Amino acid sequence: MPISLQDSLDKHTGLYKRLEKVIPQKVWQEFVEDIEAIQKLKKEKNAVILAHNYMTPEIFHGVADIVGDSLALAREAAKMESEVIVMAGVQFMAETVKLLNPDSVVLIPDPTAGCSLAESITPEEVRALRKKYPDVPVVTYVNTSAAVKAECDICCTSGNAKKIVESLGVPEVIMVPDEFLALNVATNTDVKIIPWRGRCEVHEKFAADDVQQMRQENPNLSVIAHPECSPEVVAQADFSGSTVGMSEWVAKKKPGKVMLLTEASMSDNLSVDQRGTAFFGPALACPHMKKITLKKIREVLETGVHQVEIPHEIMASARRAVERMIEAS
Ligand code: CIZ
Ligand code: SF4
Repeated sequence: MPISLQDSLDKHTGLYKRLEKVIPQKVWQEFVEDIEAIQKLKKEKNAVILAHNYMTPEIFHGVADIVGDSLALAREAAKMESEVIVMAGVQFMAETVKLLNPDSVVLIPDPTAGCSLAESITPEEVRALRKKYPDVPVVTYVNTSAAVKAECDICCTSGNAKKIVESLGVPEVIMVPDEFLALNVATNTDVKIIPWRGRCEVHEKFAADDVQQMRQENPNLSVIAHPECSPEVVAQADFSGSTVGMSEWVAKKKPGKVMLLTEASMSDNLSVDQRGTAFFGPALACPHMKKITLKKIREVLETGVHQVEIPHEIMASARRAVERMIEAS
């Protein structure tokens, strides 16, 4: 028997107390029935929900079993051996989960949730790079399709990019698809980096001038920048790291005021538990990440639609690129 809205509200009062700073009460009333239904469906279907750090708080804190960056999520899911995995994130993340969990049913709540970085390069373009630079290894940031990963030598994340590049023991590497990540790594290593021209449409919008202005207006503001930001922006930051690195930095340093130069939901999600820290804008949302909603998570759990499949011919090579990264880090 479906339970009433009032029952759902009563049952999740404790959860709402944690989230009331980031979700208005009226909006919460629209979410709570879906949260209740999703929690029931997870048990019925032996399913887990992975949520990327850029998911909205009702997903991140309300229904997720594991939260983190794309690689941590895929690896943790492999340990859980669930029949069904819902990846609350974008398409390349769901593919990475499938690569490391080939025997599970992997569902993505909206298969049109893309990424400007992943879309900036095709497998043919990687092959053309190899022709142009024979014998130079190709490192791919995790933000690429499985088909592109299959053409590359090794994968990396924003947290381990420098380490992966240096692990190859060569004087020169090609880094795709993120130009800014490549340039940020290049400033910290002796390895020569040949970048691709991809950009994250969210992180490229942060500007060094805006950071300076925010610092002037807000004394003692800590600034942390994702490495998908331009090198000029990263140079202005107190710390630069992946979303996992950012969470750890805030938890450890407990700054009074912080500005996270990354996707908007990251600050909302951290502010739920970091009560002593004030989070400052600008809040830039990723339109692809924001396609993932509670309603769509509920729908894929109910119907089993939007299963992620990776063509047999690319599965092994794409998986190899990710496994080589795990071995090297
Ligand atoms: O790997 C991820 O999840 C991405 C794209 C960003 C990050 O820093 O977590
Ligand atoms: Fe891609 Fe940027 Fe959106 Fe992340 S925030 S999914 S890198 S477009």
